[in-house]
Amino acid sequence: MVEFAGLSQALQQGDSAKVVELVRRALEEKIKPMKIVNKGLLHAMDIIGDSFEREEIFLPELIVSAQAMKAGMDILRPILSETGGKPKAKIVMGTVQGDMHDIGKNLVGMILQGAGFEVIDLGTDINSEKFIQALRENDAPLLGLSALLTTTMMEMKTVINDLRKECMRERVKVIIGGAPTSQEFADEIGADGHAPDAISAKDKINELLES
Ligand code: B1M
Repeated sequence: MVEFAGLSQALQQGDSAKVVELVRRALEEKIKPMKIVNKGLLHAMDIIGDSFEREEIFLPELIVSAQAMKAGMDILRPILSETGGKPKAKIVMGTVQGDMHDIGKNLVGMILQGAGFEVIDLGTDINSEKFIQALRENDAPLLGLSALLTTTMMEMKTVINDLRKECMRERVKVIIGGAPTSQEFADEIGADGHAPDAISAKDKINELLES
């Protein structure tokens, strides 16, 4: 039986091979993928974030753990993204300019794909010009913005203002997320919605499509 504590510890130690082995084993044991994410991988990420904040670990350790997280998520991606039938709607997604964090955004993307959305993921450090170009090229009605830094979250407002300038605001619903963001912040910058995690992002987007 896979111990979540062991998986969390392997991730905290940045041991990608061990993370991959334990994620595979958990899947063989028919543990639900989202349970593996929440109880193993995200649990470890929380501990790592706190240790980094307290300066008990430094950037190199953080990077190695983030790589181990990616290795674990790569195994889960095909399962979380599994879908059947024709896509529900297109969503352009990305992490805003100046911000390289993508673990949370990728998780949101996988859940949305699994829920039947066509996800056009632009990656990280994306400026408003690129977001607008992708929305036009794909004729997408949804835009998902992610930011993990307090210094980059205001970029979301820039993107929304630029959408307005391009007269695209009426036809594109914007959802935002990422640790420093909130519903209050979404209201302040004029986004249509905010989600604190991947599952509520999917629910919020479904709600926005119906509104
Ligand atoms: Co960075 N980092 N980091 N980092 N990092 C944080 C964010 C920080 C809080 C750590 C800390 O000090 N405690 C801090 C920010 C402080 C602040 O702004 N106030 C910080 C810092 C300072 C930095 C650097 C500046 C460090 C430096 O260079 N000195 C640097 C910045 C680089 C840059 O972006 N320009 C940096 C770099 C890195 C790494 C590259 C090493 C790595 C990122 C690797 C990667 O993403 N590929 C990293 C990591 C891993 C973290 C922490 C530890 C973990 C983030 C994470 O992946 N969490 C983080 C501390 C923390 O958050 N506790 C930290 C797991 C992920 C699943 O959660 O991303 O919140 P999250 O996503 C959630 C929700 O937020 C939501 O759903 C997701 C799933 O539940 N969500 C959405 C996210 N996007 C959404 C979009 C939606 C809806 C929901 O709709 C579109």
